[in-house]
Amino acid sequence: MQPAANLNHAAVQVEDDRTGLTPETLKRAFLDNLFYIQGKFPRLATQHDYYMALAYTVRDRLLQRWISTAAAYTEQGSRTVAYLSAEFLMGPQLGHNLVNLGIYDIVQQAVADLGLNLDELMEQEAEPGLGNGGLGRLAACYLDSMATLEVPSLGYGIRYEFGIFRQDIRNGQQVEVTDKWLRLGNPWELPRPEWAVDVKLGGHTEAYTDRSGRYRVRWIPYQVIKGVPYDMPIAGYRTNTCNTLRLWSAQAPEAFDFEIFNSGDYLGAVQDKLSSENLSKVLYPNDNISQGKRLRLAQQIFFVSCSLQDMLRILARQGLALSQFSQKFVIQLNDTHPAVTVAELMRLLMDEHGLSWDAAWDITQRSIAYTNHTLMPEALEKWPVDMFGQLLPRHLEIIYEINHRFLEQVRARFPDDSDRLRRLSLIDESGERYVRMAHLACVGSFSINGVAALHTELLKQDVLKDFYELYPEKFNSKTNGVTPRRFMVLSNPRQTEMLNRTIGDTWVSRLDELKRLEAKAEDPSFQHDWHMIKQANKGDLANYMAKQNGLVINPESLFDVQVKRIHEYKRQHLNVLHIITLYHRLKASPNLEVPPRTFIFGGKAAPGYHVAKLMIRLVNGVAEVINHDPAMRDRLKVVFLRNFNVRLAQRIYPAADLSEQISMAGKEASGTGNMKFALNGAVTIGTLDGANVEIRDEVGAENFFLFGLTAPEVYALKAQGYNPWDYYQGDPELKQALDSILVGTFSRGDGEVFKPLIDSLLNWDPYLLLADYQDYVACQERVGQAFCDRTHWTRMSILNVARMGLFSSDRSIQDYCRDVWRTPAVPIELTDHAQLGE
Ligand code: GLS
Repeated sequence: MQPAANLNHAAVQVEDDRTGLTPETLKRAFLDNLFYIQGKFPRLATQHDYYMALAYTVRDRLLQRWISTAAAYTEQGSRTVAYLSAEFLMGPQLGHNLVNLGIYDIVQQAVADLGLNLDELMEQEAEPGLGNGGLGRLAACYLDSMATLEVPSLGYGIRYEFGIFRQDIRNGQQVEVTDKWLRLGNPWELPRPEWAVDVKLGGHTEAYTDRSGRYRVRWIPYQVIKGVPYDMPIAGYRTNTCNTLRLWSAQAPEAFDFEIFNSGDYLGAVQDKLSSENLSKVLYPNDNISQGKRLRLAQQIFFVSCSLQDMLRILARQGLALSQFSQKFVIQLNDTHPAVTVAELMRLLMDEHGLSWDAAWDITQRSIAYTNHTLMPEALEKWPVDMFGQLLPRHLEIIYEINHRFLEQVRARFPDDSDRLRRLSLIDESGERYVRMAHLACVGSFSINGVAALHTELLKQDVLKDFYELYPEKFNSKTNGVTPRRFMVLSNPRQTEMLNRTIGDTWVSRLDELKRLEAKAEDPSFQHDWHMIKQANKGDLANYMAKQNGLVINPESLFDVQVKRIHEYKRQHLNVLHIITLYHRLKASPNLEVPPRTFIFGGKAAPGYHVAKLMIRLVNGVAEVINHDPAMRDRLKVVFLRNFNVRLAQRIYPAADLSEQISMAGKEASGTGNMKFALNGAVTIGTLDGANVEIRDEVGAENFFLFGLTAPEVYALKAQGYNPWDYYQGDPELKQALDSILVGTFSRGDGEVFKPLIDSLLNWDPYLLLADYQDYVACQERVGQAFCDRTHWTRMSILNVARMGLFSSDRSIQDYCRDVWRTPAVPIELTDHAQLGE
């Protein structure tokens, strides 16, 4: 049966050049788009033109689903998840959409028939890098799973003109280059200027009495900014559902310009336009660090206000009353970046829609759920009260009132406990006064969750302990997950084909079915094929590294990989200490029996985070020495892959043997890279941190390389007084490794370069590298031995994949739907959109 006939079973025949899925229709549509959208004919067309023509061809197929989905949600008034996130790290769209539409192979063939190569066309796409790392990528995985599970959802965020910077490496150091991802146009978005809204900033408030004699407040802003929505289609995997990611772009409102224009201040008007547009200009390139910048707060209120106004518009259009807001929408706050939602929803409901405080508070609290994503103190957002009040005078008043009422309740529950009041207050008054955004989120929401079991426990015991004592019923845990569509099917076609051949292809949307692979783990011929697939994937990555880094890499060597943001708590420098130790050992004993290893790193450092940048420089310094040492040829290689992003991630995970998840216990909230590696057959070396704990429980302790202090041991060691110097003095190999860095071995003899890094380790070592070093190195020895036993290693690899079913983002979303959102699935029938008006 033709796929088109299958999908369009409705009475109306909608097979045409914009919806049809046969090779002939696809080719015709592609050429049509090349002529009529790109305005090119084959002799003039660039590869990018071809990419665009194909993207529009695919988009048309999405639009049919999109419109049917929107129509169904509108008719049924479906309960909808509003997923608010400052980051959506979507990654390239073309390949992923082909997978989800189930037309990858047909399109590959159609494109080949035209003499083109699909991989090359996909390379043309500028990746929408609107996020920093795990938090933003999680949001993207969740959109995919919501659409796949037919859960009505709207993602809301910011259409940054510049996403995360492109990372160049010059002289071993990170250089940031702006990411002009929109330069050649973005075929995956539809502007919706008719749904633009205004957002107010600055100014002051005035009290007044309305006609019925009620006390009201009006806000006279200093500035008004227009938010224009751009919609991106989010197709589910082999369902008809196509949800929306709505990203807001900032513009100056025309009316506002005109006033200044009429006063003759033309340049002033243009200036104002520019400053307004600055709001959505650039993504703050920090992960797990809050900088407290005014523009960042402005970005937050901007997208929050736009999104809430949009929800209120939808509510009204569907003929629903304000009192039905929390039935229609559940708002999920992806960390505290959108936490100002609590105050903004109160303001909109009271000041703009006339509700009383109590009615507005009831709706607010019933509608909002909050996910915490970090235990790092420096990531907990707080805004100086003065700055907050200048930008958001009305919101500050509302927060004071929320706080007043909240602290009254606390006082009633815990009389005479002023310490507790101080700790719980929405305002930090220990020094300069700050608004605490996590507290605002906790008070204003009905659900508070962590992103892995250990993380949620630590929230309860430590970071949010007082809130847990007050509202234990609000707390729940939702272990993160990742989408198998992008991180298996799209990125690892060889493994996917083998899985399909072995257990059928239903695992893609029911990842638990991978369990059925267990029966094959001992099968020698299966093991052989499995091994060959990994080798082929490693060969691909070796070719890429040859091109990028000019290195000859042996695909037989152990690919030992750490890719993630560069951060002290993630301890890339612990990995480096092991490499240096191994290097010293091999220099001292050339006959040492260890398997050849290729150490692969990738990741961006926040531009202002000097120590993290030094860590990159250290990796590259060590790489320079080892890769140029003839004695290390065929034994060790060190590679830093520049510009780690979603596209590069998809190349790397399938080729990894060993996944480095070595953060200090109690610091990584969950991790999601850990899951992507294991789903591609890498074995993990890791601490009992974040979701590593659950991964190890699932795959089995014997298939996981565990080392390091546990979270309670970390606390105990710190409480008892940790002295890194003792470890340095007590371990000759550790001392030798640190000394070699200090004397300039890896910085061309310059002993100053890495001094700040080493000084910090020797004097303070907040992430306990020195305490965990010995255990890590010993664990790495066991890894090396295990790798030499191919049968044993391959068995571990197979079992890792077989037992990772829990970590699908589909499972996470099902958990949220069941415990938090209470959103039933809404199956979509494809309709002939031309007839919807009848
Ligand atoms: C993060 C955490 O650091 C990760 O451990 C987590 O997996 C991710 C998604 O929950 O969120 N928090 C953060 O600020 N950046 C992250 O990647």
